[in-house]
Amino acid sequence: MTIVTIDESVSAPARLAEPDEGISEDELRLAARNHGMPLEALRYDVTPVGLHYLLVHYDIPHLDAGTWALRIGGHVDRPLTIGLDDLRRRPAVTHRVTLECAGNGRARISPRPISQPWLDEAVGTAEWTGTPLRPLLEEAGVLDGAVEVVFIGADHGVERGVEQDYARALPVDEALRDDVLLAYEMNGQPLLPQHGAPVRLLVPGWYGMTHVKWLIDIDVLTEPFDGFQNAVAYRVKHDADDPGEPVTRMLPKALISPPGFPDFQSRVRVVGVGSHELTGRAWSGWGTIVRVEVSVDGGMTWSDAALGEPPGEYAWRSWTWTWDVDLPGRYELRARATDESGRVQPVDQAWNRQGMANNHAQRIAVVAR
Ligand SMILES: Nc1nc2c(c(=O)[nH]1)N[C@H]1C(S)=C(S)[C@@H](COP(=O)(O)O)O[C@H]1N2
Ligand SMILES: [Mo]
Repeated sequence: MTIVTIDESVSAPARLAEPDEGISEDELRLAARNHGMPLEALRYDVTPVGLHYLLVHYDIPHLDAGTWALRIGGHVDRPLTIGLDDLRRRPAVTHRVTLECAGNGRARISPRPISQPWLDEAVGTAEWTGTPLRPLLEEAGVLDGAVEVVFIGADHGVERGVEQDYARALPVDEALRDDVLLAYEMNGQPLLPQHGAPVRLLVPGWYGMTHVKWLIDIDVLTEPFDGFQNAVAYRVKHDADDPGEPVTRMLPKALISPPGFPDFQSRVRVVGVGSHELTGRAWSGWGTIVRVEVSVDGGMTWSDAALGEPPGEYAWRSWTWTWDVDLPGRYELRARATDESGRVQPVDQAWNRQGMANNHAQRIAVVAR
């Protein structure tokens, strides 16, 4: 991969917002391109395609499905190239998978890292159909000494001065997991352009950046990949010089489907005094959700929600809790999840320099009358 450095008049360096700085035009432009899932869509087990969140670093490339081909090479015995028809003739698997952007929640941390300014909504669950990657890697014959596999998309851009194709690597043992797919359908229809047509990678349990869209190249490496998205971007850093820790699987998180009806501008919710069935979803990349707790007083007191049926290994779990609103007034709803690995969602976020893997509890302002 050629890496060209482009100067700061074109490509902004990483920065934190000033203490009182509102959302900048750069952030607004990103937010207008990359949309979240409207939170009322938490009602669906499987998010309708158009309601699924979207994140595209550069431009959506146009790939012709008829001539598209995927190359598998690098440290393998028999490099291979495969077209879409051949991929579709291979054994097909469908997994229901919750995807969340690693930057979800970034706009709520302070100081705010300037980037895609997500609040809570960069999540969605789809049924992804594709063929398992592992048998293809076995056909290519991964050689001894392989340590990582890099997945390269057809999209190209510049990010913090570094010109690049979007590329993300996985350790070999993760790439060889049986659940990793080369996916060509989302909810039973061919991938739409914005979701990676014709083929994307799917690695259930990992944060969004892992699921490389517009996939055209897979390279087996004998050294850890030093590309931007692994070495610089998707890391939990405490200051600008900290090499940081890689972002991997999704941390546990619960979201509440906002009750009542919203004010157009503030999106404060209005509910009546009486009984309300609160519902929501919770997920983790580290195992099944085993507990969801709800607070209606901003996190001072918590109650256990009832969990829905376990939805399979990779998808969010539904929950419900009855809220008896006795008095008119202002309330703040929050929820937090615990997974079977024992990871508990924090109420308040531990800040990190790039705003990655933020799983602080949502806040929903409600007025009861
Ligand atoms: N080639 C490519 N793949 C990509 C991206 C990208 O910009 N280019 N964005 C990643 C990020 S950061 C996320 S969160 C998910 C979003 O997937 P979706 O838009 O289908 O929801 O795609 C990932 N795959
Ligand atoms: Mo993302």
